[in-house]
Amino acid sequence: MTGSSDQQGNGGELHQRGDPRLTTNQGVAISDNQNSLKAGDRGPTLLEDFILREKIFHFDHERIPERIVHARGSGAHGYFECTDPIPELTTAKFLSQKGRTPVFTRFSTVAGGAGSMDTPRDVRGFAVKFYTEEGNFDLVGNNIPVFFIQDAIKFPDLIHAVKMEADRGYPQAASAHDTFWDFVSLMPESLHMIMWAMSDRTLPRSLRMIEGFGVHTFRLVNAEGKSTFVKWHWKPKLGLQSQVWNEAVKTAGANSDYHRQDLFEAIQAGDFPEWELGIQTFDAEWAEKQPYDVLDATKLIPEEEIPVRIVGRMVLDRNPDNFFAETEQVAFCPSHVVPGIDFTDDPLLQGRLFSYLDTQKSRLGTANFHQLPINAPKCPFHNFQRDGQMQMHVPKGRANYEPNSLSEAGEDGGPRETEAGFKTYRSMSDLDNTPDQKLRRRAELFGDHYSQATMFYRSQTEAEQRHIADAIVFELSKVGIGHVITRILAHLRVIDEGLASAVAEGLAEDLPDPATPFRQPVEMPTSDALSIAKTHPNTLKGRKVGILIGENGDQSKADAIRKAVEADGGMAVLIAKKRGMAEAQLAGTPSVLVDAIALALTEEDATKLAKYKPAIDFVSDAFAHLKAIAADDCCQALLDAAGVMRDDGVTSTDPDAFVKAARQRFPDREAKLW
Ligand code: HDE
Repeated sequence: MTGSSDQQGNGGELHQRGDPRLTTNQGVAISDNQNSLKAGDRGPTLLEDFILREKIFHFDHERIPERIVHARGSGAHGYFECTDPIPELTTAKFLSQKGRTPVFTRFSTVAGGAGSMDTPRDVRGFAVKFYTEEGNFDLVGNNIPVFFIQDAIKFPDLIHAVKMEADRGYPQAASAHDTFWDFVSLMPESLHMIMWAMSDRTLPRSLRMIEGFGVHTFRLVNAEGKSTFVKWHWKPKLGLQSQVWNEAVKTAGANSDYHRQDLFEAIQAGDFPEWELGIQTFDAEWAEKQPYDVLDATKLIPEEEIPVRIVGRMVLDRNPDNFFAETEQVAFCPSHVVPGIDFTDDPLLQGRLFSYLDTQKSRLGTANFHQLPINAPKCPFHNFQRDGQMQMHVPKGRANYEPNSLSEAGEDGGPRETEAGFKTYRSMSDLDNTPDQKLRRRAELFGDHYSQATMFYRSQTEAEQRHIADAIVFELSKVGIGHVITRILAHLRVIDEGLASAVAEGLAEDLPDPATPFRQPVEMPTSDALSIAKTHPNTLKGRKVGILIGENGDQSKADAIRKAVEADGGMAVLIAKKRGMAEAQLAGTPSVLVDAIALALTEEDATKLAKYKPAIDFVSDAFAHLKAIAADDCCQALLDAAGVMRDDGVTSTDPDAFVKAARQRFPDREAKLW
C-alpha cells in the first residue's frame, strides 16, 4: 500500500474554501443550528433530530486518553538542516548530506495532566519527529541528559510514585510529596537525576531556552556496517535560561500557559526558535575505559571528555494549525529509526522500544495511528499490513501477502524486501551481552550511583548550589514520613557533605550516618557545561523587559529604553495601571512575566504607585527574582515601598547601563532576601 502520495478513497474535504454551507458529517446542509427539533415550541425534543444527535454524539467523544506521562505539551513544525554531514559515521541520508528535513517537535512536562500549568518544577520532554526521505526518525528525549532509573522494569514504579498519590489524587504536577521521595530514598540510582531535577534546569524561562538530550547511547552505522556509539544533544541558540523558584510558582498563577504562549507567539512573530543538533561519538574501546557504563542512562559523558560536534540545526517556524490533530495526536516512538541509526542494549531504551508503540494504540485507539497526517511519513510506505479500525486507505488488488507470484500473471504483486532495507546491527564485540546468558542482573558499573551526582553538584556556581539545596529543603518539607528524610540526608552526605549540611540545617534535622554505596564513588572532574550560569548568553535575545509608565508618563524615557532593548534582541512591553495607556495592564502583568523591569515614571507617578499594591508587587517581585531594575532617584518612594535595596542590578534609566544589567540576574541578592 502506498502512503500519502497516492492514497485513494479518502472521501470529502473537511471544508472547501468558498463553500459557506454548514453541513452534517454526512454532508447534508443544515438550515437551523440554533434550535433542536421539538414537538411544539415548548414540547419535548424529538429523538428523530439526527442533526442534534450527531452534534452531541460527536462532542461526547471529543476527548481521548491523555498521555500517562508527558500529558501537557506544546508543539511546532519546522525543519532540520544538516550543515556538517557525517557520511563516515552513518548512512542515514538526512545526516550524511547537506539539506533540510521537515520536523514536528513537541515539548512537555512529565508529571502533570494535560491541563496542568507550564511552570512546575519538572523535567521537560523534547521529542522531535524527523520526516526523512527514508522514513520517520523520532528522537524522543528530555531536557536533562540522564534519567531516574536504569532499567525499564522500574518505570511504572517511578511514575506511580511521582504522579498524584493514589488515594488522595494530589499533588498535581509536583514531586514534593511522600511517595516520590520515598521511592528516591530507596533507589540511589535516581540521585544523579535528582541533582538535575532540583537545579534550575527544571524551571526553564522558556521552551526556547532548554537543551535536549537523547539520554541513551544510540548507534550510528556507516556504509561498511561499522557502528559508532552516539549521544544526541540539542543546544538552544538563545542559550539556557531559567526562572527562580518563587517566580515559577507565581508564574503558574499569573499565566498557566506561559511556555505554550511564549512558543506560539515567538513563532507567530517570526522570531523562530532554533537549536543546534550535536553528537558525542565514541567506540567500544573508549567506553570500556570509563568509570561508568555507557549503557547506563543515569550517567552522562562530560563534554570535556568528548566534545559535542555540531552536525545541523533545527528551526521551528510554523505553529500547528490544530492543537488536537497535531500536538495531541502526534505519536512518538523511540523504535522509529531509519537505516544508519540503531539501538544499544541500554536496558531502559530496550523497554521504551515496546512501550511507545503500545501506548499509541491505547491513546489513539487503533493500530492505524500512523495514518494520521501528523504521524504519516512524508515518503511513500508500502506493505501488506491491512485493515484494522479507522483504516483510511483503500489498497487495490489481491496482493496482501508476500511472497507472491501475482506479477507473473500480470497483476500488481506489491512491494518486496530490498537489500538496502534496514539491517539490525549485531556484533558480539562491542558492549553486547553474550547471547546464551539470560540474567536478571545489571552490569557491575551500573552500581555507582553517586560519582556523577557529585560531579553535577560541584560543577554548579555557589548560587546554583544554593538553589539545589533550597529545592531539596522545599520538597522534603512536604514529606511527612520521617525515615524518608533521614534516608535522603544519608545519600546527600555521600554526594557532598556541604549539600547535606545545608539541607539538614534548612529542615532543622540532624545529619544521619552516610549511606553505604553499592560501589565506591570515584572522583570526576567538574564540567562547566553542566551549569546554566557558567554558560549564560550575554544578550537580551528572546527575553522581555516590562517598562512601567505612569499617568503623567515620561514617554522619552520609555522610548529610549525600548529602543535599546530591541537593539539588543529583546522585546519590550509598556505597562500601565490602565490598559488604555499602554500595551498591558499592571495588575494583570506581574513582573514574573518579564525578565527585567524599567520604571519610566515621574516622581508624582512613583509616589502614587507606591500606594498601589500591584505596583509594589511588580517591583518587589522583580527584585526578589533577582532581575535588573531601572529606576531613577525620582522613583525612590516606589523602591522603598517595594523594599528594594540598591545593588549592581538596580541601575538608572540610562538605556545602555540598564540593558547591560538586564542581560543577567543578580544571585547575590538572595543572601539579603531569603
Ligand atoms: Fe517516555 N513515555 N518512557 N521517556 N517519554 C512516553 O509515550 C516510557 C523515558 C519521553 O511528546 C509515553 O506517547 C518508558 C526517557 C518523552 O508525545 C510512554 C520509559 C525519556 C515523551 C512512555 C520511558 C523519555 C514520553 C507516554 C522507561 C527521555 C513525550 C505517551 C523505560 C529520553 C512524547 C507516549 C510526546 C512519553 C514510556 C523513559 C522521554 C508511556 C516505559 C528515558 C519526551 O510510552
